[in-house]
Amino acid sequence: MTDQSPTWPLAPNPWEPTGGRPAITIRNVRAICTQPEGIRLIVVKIETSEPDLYGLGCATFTQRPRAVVEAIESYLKPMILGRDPNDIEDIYQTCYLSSYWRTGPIMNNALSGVDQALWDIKGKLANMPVYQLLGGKTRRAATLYTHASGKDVSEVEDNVRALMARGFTHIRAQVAVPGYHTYGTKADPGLPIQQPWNESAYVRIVPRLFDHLRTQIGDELELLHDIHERIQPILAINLAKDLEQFRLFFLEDPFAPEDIGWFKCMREATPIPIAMGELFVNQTEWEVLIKDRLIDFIRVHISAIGGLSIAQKLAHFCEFFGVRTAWHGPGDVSPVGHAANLHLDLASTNFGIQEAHIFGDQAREVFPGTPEVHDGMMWANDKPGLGVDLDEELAAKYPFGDYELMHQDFPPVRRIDGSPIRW
Ligand code: GCO
Ligand code: MG
Repeated sequence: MTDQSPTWPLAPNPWEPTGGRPAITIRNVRAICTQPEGIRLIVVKIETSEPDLYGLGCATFTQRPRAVVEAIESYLKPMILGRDPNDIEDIYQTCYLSSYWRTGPIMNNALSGVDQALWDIKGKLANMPVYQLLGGKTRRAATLYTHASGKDVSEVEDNVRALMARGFTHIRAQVAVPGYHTYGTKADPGLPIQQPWNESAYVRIVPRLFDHLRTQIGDELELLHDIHERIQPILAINLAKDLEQFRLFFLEDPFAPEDIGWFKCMREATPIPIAMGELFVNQTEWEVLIKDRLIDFIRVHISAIGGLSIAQKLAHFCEFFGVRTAWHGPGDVSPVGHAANLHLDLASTNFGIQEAHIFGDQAREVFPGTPEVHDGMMWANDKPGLGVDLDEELAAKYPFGDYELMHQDFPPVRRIDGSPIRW
């Protein structure tokens, strides 16, 4: 660990009188990479001049991790060394504006790592969990949804029943389209690396899945589905109309961010609840959808929009328009990032649902304090800050794999004629 304190003040607070030094300063910023479950995670650790006072923040952009690490170490770190970690908003704005060209998943994730780590530090300084700093608890825990999939409708049903038996009340269901690589289902090992996809077959099979689930399981279970922006906009509208009768809790990502102009047509065609936004990176993408009440759930990936500071502003903005939150919570959000989601869930009046990723023992050992999941809910542990730690020695035992093989995680998906489509 390099102690950076001799370089102080690299970036003094503009309001400190000349020669003045804040009581506490940022003395080191590090990007830590680990993949305890085989999914690349990045966590920023900010160390301060107070012995043992540090913060952790999620900066995970699993598809481009090296770019995020570089952004943190080469650009954000020199800007914030020597500053008072208390000044979250000013540090956020300073970093955000400093590149002139703003936003994007690389810079936003880097910024999020810093921002969340500063919230963690502030919580520790105040001796309070972060949800207290965000306004205090308005619910006991965050209701979760988790994922069931299968090679056919009866396998999905079995998996749904198993999750219900564990206490889940909200379940996202995805079924494989035979012969094609289908988002949200186990990859078929028989399929080639150039994954084939057929959107007509997909829109035929999905209504059959929900018909089966409603007939076999009944009305009480809340069901969700993720289109993952994989089909033509007009097919998504038709699919939404077909699914209307099955009363979904929400239908996710019917369109790509490039196609937000289609949301008005969707609203006019069907009252199905819509969740959108895991690929959003800036306010121009979500503003119109919220103010025109074209979506029901905002589903951004908090680190991809820049962290907790902006996510809290977004949650408040949504509250005024009756839009609920459903922060993105897959395996490529670190346990620190899941804790950030959870603290905001607990403090938001307009919380809707939280996507769960159930971390296994290895990840829980690397990240002591990972939020507990039981009774279909996620529970905060009430420690000061975000409540999640990082065992660096253990984290180092799970280094990133070979970067050249990265395309194997996200291989090209192609139509049957060979043309590429969105993932
Ligand atoms: C979800 C998402 C994820 C993404 C993943 C990409 O709804 O949870 O669609 O599964 O595909 O985060 O890295
Ligand atoms: Mg999704």
